[in-house]
Amino acid sequence: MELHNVCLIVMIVQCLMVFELVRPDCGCNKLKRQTEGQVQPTEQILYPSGEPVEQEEKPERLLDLVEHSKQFEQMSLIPGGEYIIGTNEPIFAKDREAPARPVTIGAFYLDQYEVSNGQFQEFVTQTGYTTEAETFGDSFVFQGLLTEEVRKQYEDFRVAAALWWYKVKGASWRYPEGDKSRDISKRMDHPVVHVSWNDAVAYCKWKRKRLPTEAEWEAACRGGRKQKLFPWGNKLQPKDQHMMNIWQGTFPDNNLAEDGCEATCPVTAFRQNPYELYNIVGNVWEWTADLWDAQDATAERKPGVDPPNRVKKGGSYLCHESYCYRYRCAARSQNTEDSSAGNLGFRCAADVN
Ligand SMILES: [Ca+2]
Ligand SMILES: [Ca+2]
Repeated sequence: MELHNVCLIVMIVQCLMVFELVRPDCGCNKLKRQTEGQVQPTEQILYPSGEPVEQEEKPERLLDLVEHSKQFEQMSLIPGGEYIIGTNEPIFAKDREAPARPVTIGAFYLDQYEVSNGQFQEFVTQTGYTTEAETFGDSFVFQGLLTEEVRKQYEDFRVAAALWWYKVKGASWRYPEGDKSRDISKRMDHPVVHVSWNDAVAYCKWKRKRLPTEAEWEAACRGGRKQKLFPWGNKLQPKDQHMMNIWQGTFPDNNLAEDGCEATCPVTAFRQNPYELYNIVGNVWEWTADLWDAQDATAERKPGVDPPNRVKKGGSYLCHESYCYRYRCAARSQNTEDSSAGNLGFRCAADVN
């Protein structure tokens, strides 16, 4: 091979490396109200104790992990033990994904599905609850869900760090696009959105449940596997099958929706691991109980002023590897407690006793 050909190849490789290192960010944590691989040849499933699960006994033993009762209907029992969360190969260093670290958690129940519009409507009907987006009178909506006319109207109400987010009057869980002619009646089985952390806490409390901690959420996401990117393994599309609702195409203007979902999909759409969890990655981000900065637990704050950030996990239907590769179990992001958006929802956890 001639010298100039070798140099050309080296330059291309270097360009690819730079592209990989300088990954643009999604700005999805900027929605603040206050301030405006390789496939593994053999997939081995491990229980938290480290005990490998024999292939022959997998279906029976893993089914044992899922308990159903009236109280814990549509919840999975996630076994307690030591889990490894985080990663030593962080994609977004500022998100503090690293390092991989052991955590010990007790057994707990976790909703198999994101909380749906239908479930949230039952909560509101029975309690008269008003969400924060309804109180504020607006919420953040993705540009692709708005008409040209509305986009022009709200051009000056975009998020500077993420211009595809519009702050739209009247957007709420009932009217996710802020359009009263497009309510949720045809998507009652889709995840509720435009709910703040405070709203999520209120719903879970009403159900006599709670939000999962980040460690619980991530341990459940990993489904008994260790050091895998996704709930099912390392391959984005095993056997060319879509495993979650994210973005295909060039963001934010070309939504190919090859996974079958242009925006949210039903909460029952994608089963992702042996714990019978659906859409734990993708579809909508999910609030967790944890503070983003631990020191916020002791910080002095005036009520309603500059509320702390809470950790959210799992990415959403707007995530694409090119700018928001956060649909991995280790990935994380944050929003203030009172924030809401059209791609942010939650699921609840419950103590065993
Ligand atoms: Ca999609
Ligand atoms: Ca999700």
